[in-house]
Amino acid sequence: MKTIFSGIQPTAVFTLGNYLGAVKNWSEMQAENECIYSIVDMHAITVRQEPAKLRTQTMNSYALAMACGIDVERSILFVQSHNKNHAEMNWILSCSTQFGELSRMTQYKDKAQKHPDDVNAGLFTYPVLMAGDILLYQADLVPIGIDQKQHLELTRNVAERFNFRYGDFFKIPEAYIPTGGAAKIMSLQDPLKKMSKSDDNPNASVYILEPKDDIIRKFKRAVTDSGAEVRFAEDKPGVSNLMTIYSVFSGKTLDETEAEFAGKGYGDFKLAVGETVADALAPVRDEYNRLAADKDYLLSCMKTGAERAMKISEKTLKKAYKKVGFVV
Ligand code: AQP
Repeated sequence: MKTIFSGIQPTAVFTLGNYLGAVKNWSEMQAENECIYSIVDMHAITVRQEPAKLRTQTMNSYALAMACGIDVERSILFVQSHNKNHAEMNWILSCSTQFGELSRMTQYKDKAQKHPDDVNAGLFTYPVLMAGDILLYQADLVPIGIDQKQHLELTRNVAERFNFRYGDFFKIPEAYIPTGGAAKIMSLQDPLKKMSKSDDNPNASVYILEPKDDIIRKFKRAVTDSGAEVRFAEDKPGVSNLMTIYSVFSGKTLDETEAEFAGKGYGDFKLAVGETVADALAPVRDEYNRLAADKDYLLSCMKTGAERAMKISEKTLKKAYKKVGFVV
């Protein structure tokens, strides 16, 4: 049995990218592994959030993770700020992380450019907090989309540096990245850019709780290219992205998808993608509505999740304190 850790920011309802790149795999990995998942609200505040909205969104994200199949009896699902060990580990690891390596992080560069009025220190040290999230649980595997690969590599480097300085201690985690296009679902409006929760263009991202009609409308409007052929190719990024999405939800291969739409236009194809996605997500929406209505139940699950997470992480933190020479 392997230990799995992963997190998601409660910055908005999860997109199709978050779902296919990460959360769907979280759910599938539960059968054979020890899984620990977190709603990482501490990461979310590296970009300015409206407090009341963040609070609501954290509750909603927790319910949504459950609706996507996270079983809170079998796995641990907790809110990051409910476990103070993450903040403490962040400090220890900050002292084993180099300024230069953080400066190379592309997410930092992108977000600093997007929010030039708030290039805060937390945005810069985000990957250290993430390293702590993973290393606190001595995780073997971290299911992520391809955009987080660089941060995972930094986690490995920091862990190796710590182990070199203080003696073998942290397990070096491996990334678990879905094969094929699901590792990076692209924006429906700009297929060269990844689909993102916080995209300013509401037509760029499909949020997994959207009503069926809205999902279909967004796919109908998706940017493709001037041709008419449904074919997976580098020079057809828009169509290829839609084919990836269709094939994951329909269970058909890319070849089967090409054959299914041979001789048909983009219109038929986009409608089929929209309908397939909306229908596949309907049970998630229903389950979310049921869970979100029961705040007391969600709060009690959060509390239990945090206690379980704290118990495991406390041991690692204590040992790390000893390793660096703190009196414990
Ligand atoms: N487009 C994507 N395709 C595949 N995987 C994706 N992920 C994100 N976008 C895609 C994966 O989802 C997990 C959770 O992401 P996150 O909440 O930690 O933040 P993020 O990577 O910054 O995702 P967003 O949607 O772009 O959020 P905002 O807009 O708030 O910054 C991660 O495993 C990520 O790889």
